[in-house]
Amino acid sequence: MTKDDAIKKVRELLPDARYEHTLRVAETAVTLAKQYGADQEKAELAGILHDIAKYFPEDELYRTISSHPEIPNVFLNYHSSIWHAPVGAVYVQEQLGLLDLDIYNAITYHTTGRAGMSLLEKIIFLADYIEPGRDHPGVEPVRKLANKSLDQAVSLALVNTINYLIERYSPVFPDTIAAYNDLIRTTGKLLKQKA
Ligand code: DGI
Ligand code: FE
Ligand code: FE
Repeated sequence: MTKDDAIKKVRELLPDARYEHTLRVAETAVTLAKQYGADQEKAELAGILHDIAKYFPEDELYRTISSHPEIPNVFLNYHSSIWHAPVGAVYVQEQLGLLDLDIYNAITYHTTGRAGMSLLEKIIFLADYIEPGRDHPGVEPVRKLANKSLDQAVSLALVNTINYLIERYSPVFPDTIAAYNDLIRTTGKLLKQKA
């Protein structure tokens, strides 16, 4: 699977705005990969493909998760807005034949994060959060931190996301809390000093 094949596929499956988001995530991911010593080609491919299942119908997302034992079933107990992540990873593997575990995991966990995230998982999670088209509250401090510390930037993005969900009385996926707990042990003190 080349970059051009990947772009062609997401172009078919995504509306314009989402397609453009995808290209910005890929570009941001390559920048972060350079900065933090990750595989730039994998970062670019994972960035291009990360939201490939975003517009699959909800019943199809549900069926794919139900029928794939490799996708943790617990996804189905949480909001459907997180389902496109694991389903996208399976689609990339089964339908596009891209058999790369690093990319698979980066797509699966791009929305929720998880404890023990790999370098590529952190990069895709963060690129999705800070790409230049994003304007959610609190994104600017995360962008600034991304130039200095990958773990601190991911931690702050997790804090913002968890706060956002809690403010709306929404459930928080357990892996998101686990990602926060995992990273905050090393980043918490420094983030507190900066706050
Ligand atoms: O697909 P994108 O819009 O580019 O970004 P995303 O995959 O991060 O967003 C999916 C949505 O999922 C986002 O609006 C927040 C929402 N969400 C719902 N429950 C959870 C959640 N996000 C996380 N991290 N954890 C949750 O439990
Ligand atoms: Fe997404
Ligand atoms: Fe995205």
